[in-house]
Amino acid sequence: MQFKENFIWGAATSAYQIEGSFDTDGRGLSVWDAFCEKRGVIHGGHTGKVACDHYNRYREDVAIMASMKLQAYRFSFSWSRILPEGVGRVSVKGLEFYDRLIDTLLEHDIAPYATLFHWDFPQELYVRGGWLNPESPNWFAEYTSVVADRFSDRVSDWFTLNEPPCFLGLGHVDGTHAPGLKLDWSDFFLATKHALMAHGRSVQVLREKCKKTPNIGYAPISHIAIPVDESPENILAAEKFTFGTQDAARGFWFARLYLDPVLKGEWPEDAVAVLCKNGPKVSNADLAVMNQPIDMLGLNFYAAPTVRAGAEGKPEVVAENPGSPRTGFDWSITPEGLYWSVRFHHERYGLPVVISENGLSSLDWVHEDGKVHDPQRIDYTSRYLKSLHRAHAEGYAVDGYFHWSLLDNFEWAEGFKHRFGMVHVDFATQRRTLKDSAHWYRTVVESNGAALASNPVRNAVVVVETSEGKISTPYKC
Ligand code: IFM
Repeated sequence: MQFKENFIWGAATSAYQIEGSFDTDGRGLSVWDAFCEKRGVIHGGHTGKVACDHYNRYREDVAIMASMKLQAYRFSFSWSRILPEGVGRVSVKGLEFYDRLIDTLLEHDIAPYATLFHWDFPQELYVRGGWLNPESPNWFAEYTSVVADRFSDRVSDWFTLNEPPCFLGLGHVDGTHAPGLKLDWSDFFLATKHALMAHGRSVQVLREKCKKTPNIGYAPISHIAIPVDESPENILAAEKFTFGTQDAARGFWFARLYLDPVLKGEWPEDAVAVLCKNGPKVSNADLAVMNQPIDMLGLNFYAAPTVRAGAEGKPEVVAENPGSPRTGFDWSITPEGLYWSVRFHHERYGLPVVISENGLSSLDWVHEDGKVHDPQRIDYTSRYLKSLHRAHAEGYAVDGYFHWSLLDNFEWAEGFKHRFGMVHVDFATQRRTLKDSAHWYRTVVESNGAALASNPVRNAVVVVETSEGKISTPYKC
């Protein structure tokens, strides 16, 4: 069950979800700060103003990562902490925070995997049109340049954009995420065009400016499907669902829209036409900007529907059995999807893959014994990792796995309702408690996956702090 020798084991977070200190040291506001001020848009009226207070507690958080033996940490920069107005004036204090974070990671031998954009678009640029402004790719390039100049002596691994369907679709069509717009399809495609060009410009800048040879990735989230069985016709149906012709009901979730321009230099006119009669003009020159060579594809994977081949091989979604397992977010639990996600993306685009996010929210609290018992997270992660191992064993290039998330954090429109962390955060006191899954994950990391072969819950190890120091004990169910 082991993974290859240099497989990377990590966990992920993003700036707005954990940092807090929303106006400290001159940080500029982002669309999420503004969105959270609106009534009724975030569960419980929560905001990311304090979140996990990671801005002040990053040292403790890195020490926790080290105790979990993490080899890498995927975090995002807050654009408006570095450039409070989005372009122009640079905040030295903002840069210094990330200096401290990166240096602390490196002191602990944890590789920083930096994401440039995880949804917190600078508010000052939003009022200038945001992603609808044709200047937005240049704004993102300028920001990338500042980041590369400052940090690329220490950061080698980069992701440009995280999950465009969410910040573009949920944010600009659904209106349920910041900036809360309900644009028509033609404007949505215009914003998408600019965001994908921003990705391309950012890759160009990283290649030009990085002091160490960069390993550059992109982390779209693709809605894939799982074949109901492994017959050739059902596999083909699942692949068609994943990359085939657009189905209007799937709207902005259609995977090829965010993948083909970036990885093939092709604008999926067929998919656009299903939703929009007069989409924006996308020239070959625009596509050439989007289609920069990258080194890795980040796959964020949580859940997928199952399909079978219907009439003429058309994919048909198979209804779930009543009572099938689901997460706290009510997402289905579909570990085999991790295998199919790697396989389908690898077959179509041929890039090495890193699982840039995977995890679940569950109902976790600190128990009477002072621990957080989260057997569901252990079982879920064990199953998904076994499925990932299948892809790895079949020879697909899988280079790493980042669990979402390191910490319980601000889950966007859901506020603090959902706990995704392997580390519990008490948001009243900011006390961190490693959940059982964090201790278990350490055994997986230390054994490079071999620990997955044993019963995951029974064999988890718990480190107990006593007056005599730290004692490791096998977890007792
Ligand atoms: O918390 C989010 C993250 O910011 C992006 N991917 C999905 C996670 C869980 O919803």
